[in-house]
Amino acid sequence: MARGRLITFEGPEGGGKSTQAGMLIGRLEERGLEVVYTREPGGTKLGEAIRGILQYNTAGEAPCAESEVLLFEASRAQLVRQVMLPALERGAWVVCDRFFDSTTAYQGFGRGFPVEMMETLNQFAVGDAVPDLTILLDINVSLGMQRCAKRQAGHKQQYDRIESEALEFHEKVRQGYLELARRHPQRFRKVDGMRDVEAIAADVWKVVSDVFFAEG
Ligand code: T5A
Repeated sequence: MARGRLITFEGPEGGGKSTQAGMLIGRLEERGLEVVYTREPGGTKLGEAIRGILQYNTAGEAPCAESEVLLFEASRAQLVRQVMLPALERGAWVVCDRFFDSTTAYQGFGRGFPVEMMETLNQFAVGDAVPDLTILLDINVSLGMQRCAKRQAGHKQQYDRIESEALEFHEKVRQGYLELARRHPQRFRKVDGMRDVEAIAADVWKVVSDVFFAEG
C-alpha cells in the first residue's frame, strides 16, 4: 500500500481553514480516498488537554512564552505518532488544520523566537511527517478578526488567549506566513482567503488537483 498524503491548512486567524478543510475532505472522499481530518493543537486526548491550557488557561495560569512553544510541540509529537503516521502508513490521506508552520509563524515571527530554533523543535516533534502540500489561506488581519468576532458573537464566546493578541502581533504572523511561502515554494501554495467560500474552495481544489492528480 502506497503511503498516504499529508495536506495542511495554514494562515492567520479567520482565514477559513476549518471551512475549506471540510470542503476539501468531501471532494477527496468522492474520489474514494480514506481521509483523516485532524487539527492542532489537539487531535488526541493529550493534545486536546493541551489545547485547553494554551487557549483558555485551563491549568489555572497562562503558560509563559517558552512553555507555550513546548506545549504546541508536545501536542504535535503526540498527534504525529498516534494519528498521522498510522493513517499515512495505511494509505489514508491526512488533512490537518494547522501544523508546524503555525509554530514558526506565531511563536517565531509573531513572538520573536529565532525561526531556526522553532524549525529545529518542529523537526524533533514531527520526524519525517512533512506535509506534501501546505495551503496558505491568506487574509488581511482586520478582515480575519472581523470574521472571528462575528463567529464569537454567534456562539457567545470570548476570544481565546492567542486571538486576543494585538493586531500588530497578528500582522507579524501574516507576514511570517508569506515569508514561509516564499522560502518553501515547492510545498506551499498561497490561496486568497478574502473571497467567498465557493471561490476559495474552487482554488483549493485546483491546487490539490494540480499537485496530486495532474495527468502525466
Ligand atoms: N497556534 C496554533 C499557535 O500559536 N502555534 C501553533 O503551533 C499552533 C498549532 C488555534 C490557535 O493557536 C495558535 C493559532 C490560533 O490562535 P483555533 O481555535 O484552532 O486556534 O483557531 P484557528 O485555527 O486560528 O481557526 P480560526 O478561528 O482562525 O478559523 P479558521 O479555521 O481559519 O476559519 P473558519 O473556517 O473557522 O472560519 C472562521 C469564521 O469565518 C467564516 C466561518 O463561517 C466562521 O464563522 N468564514 C467566512 N466568512 C466569509 N467568507 C468566507 N470565505 C469565510 N470562510 C469562513
